[in-house]
Amino acid sequence: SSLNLRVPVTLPNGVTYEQPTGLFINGEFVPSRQHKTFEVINPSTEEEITHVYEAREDDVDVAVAAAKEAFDNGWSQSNPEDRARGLFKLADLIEEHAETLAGIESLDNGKSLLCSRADVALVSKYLRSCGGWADKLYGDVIDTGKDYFSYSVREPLGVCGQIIPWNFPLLMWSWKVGPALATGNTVVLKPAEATPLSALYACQLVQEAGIPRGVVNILPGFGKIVGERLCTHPNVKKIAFTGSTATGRHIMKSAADTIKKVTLELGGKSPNIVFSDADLDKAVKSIAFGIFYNSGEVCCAGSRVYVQDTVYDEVLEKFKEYTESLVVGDPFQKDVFQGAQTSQMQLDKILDYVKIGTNEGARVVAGGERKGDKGYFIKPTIFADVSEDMRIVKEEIFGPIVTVSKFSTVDEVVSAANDSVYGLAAGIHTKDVNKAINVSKRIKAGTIWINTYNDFHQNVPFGGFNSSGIGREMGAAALDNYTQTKSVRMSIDKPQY
Ligand code: TXE
Repeated sequence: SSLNLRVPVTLPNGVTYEQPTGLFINGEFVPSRQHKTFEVINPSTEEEITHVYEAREDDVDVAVAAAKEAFDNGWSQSNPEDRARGLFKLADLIEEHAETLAGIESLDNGKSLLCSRADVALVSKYLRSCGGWADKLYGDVIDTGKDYFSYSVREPLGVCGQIIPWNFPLLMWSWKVGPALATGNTVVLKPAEATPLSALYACQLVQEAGIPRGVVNILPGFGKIVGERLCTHPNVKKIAFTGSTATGRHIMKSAADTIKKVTLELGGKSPNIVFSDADLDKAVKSIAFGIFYNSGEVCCAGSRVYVQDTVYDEVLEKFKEYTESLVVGDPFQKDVFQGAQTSQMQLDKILDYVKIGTNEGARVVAGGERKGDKGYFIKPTIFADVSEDMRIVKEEIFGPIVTVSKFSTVDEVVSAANDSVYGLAAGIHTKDVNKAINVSKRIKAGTIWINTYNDFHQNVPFGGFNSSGIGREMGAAALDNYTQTKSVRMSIDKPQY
């Protein structure tokens, strides 16, 4: 194939930029060794944006070797202040290129510019925060008696394999690359095959930030080829994965033979509870944001709404009205809240669940169908009159589909909320502080949002209980994913003087 390593792309807002199409290995964009390419689709138009080079196993081996070289011969020994400076500079560059990056994300993923801009803002904040952690990696001095001096230090792991999904392509890139670099690791990252563009663009900024070559390597390609090779490669010391629970389970098994450290951020079916004493107008906006933000393609989406019986009808009516007011369509149009789903596969899966829900006897209160016939748009959909054993209540749909259930007591709603294999997040809407804290203690989930939802902060850890994953991202917790403890115990000779 004779694909150029940079192709001009015009964004629907008229901005033109140069899109890198190569694999990013050892500080350069290069064609894949087998010269295979794959197509990248604009989900809003179903048209091709460009092709990019497709990495295969041999490319993984080259990238891992480059990352290992960069680790062994510099980055792992680097001055923490230098790593911090690189990350601060990268965060600044992300800000400078924010509009282009947001445009790329909306083009490639289909999400509204409103969502893309919010993602990019979080990316720069998070990378800056990682820069701040770089020189704050403390060990312990351990008192083991007068004859010894014992202490521990935290050391980086080595080459980290990172595999990310298509719902937040750039944000997940930053959640993976940021803490790995802060702690002195090097990375080989595989973006999702549906959305490789923003990660490649960001690599130019990594270079410009002065981060040494080989520290960050990006391989667009497929899970079963590139992902699998990363999981089994003997020189990859860690796998960080965000994606489906099924793939996460498989990854853990693949990584077992080489005993890699594995962290997983997986699926969810998160409950979002509205108590009768909540500020109902605010709660309705919050539950809508909880499920329809990012076109519902959010691992922690509040996809099971529980409303207390005394306000059920009122909340459902307000929720329907608000949902129907959300503007769905071309992600580049002003006022559009919800753009396209990311792929044909997702569109089909979501529409299937609409059928499943209807056949199960649930009532469609809003939406329930595709919008238009070009582009993967789905009307935000509310199912009411659901029962807890329905598939639409149990299974992750990963789209703008929410179920609404009625409850009367706290015990009842806590038990329904916890009746899931997942445990990523939960929402509680109430004005009663005691109730909020009590219920938050009883819900088995990694994040509890009170009177808000899908509300992230770079210093608040995020991750799942149960089948929603292992490990926490962001904040100080993320540093644990990328460091190992070395203990040093020294015997002190009896003084001879
Ligand atoms: O996910 P996969 P898919 C859920 C969501 C969605 C469903 C299917 O419900 O509808 O999963 O999406 C890489 N070894 N989530 O099939 O397979 C793959 O290339 C190594 C929730 O896209 O998990 C991509 O980079 N890697 C979720 C990444 O894994 C492999 C986000 C995610 O793809 C691999 C995404 C393998 N054998 C989907 N197979 C969330 N919780 O955020 C695939 N991959």
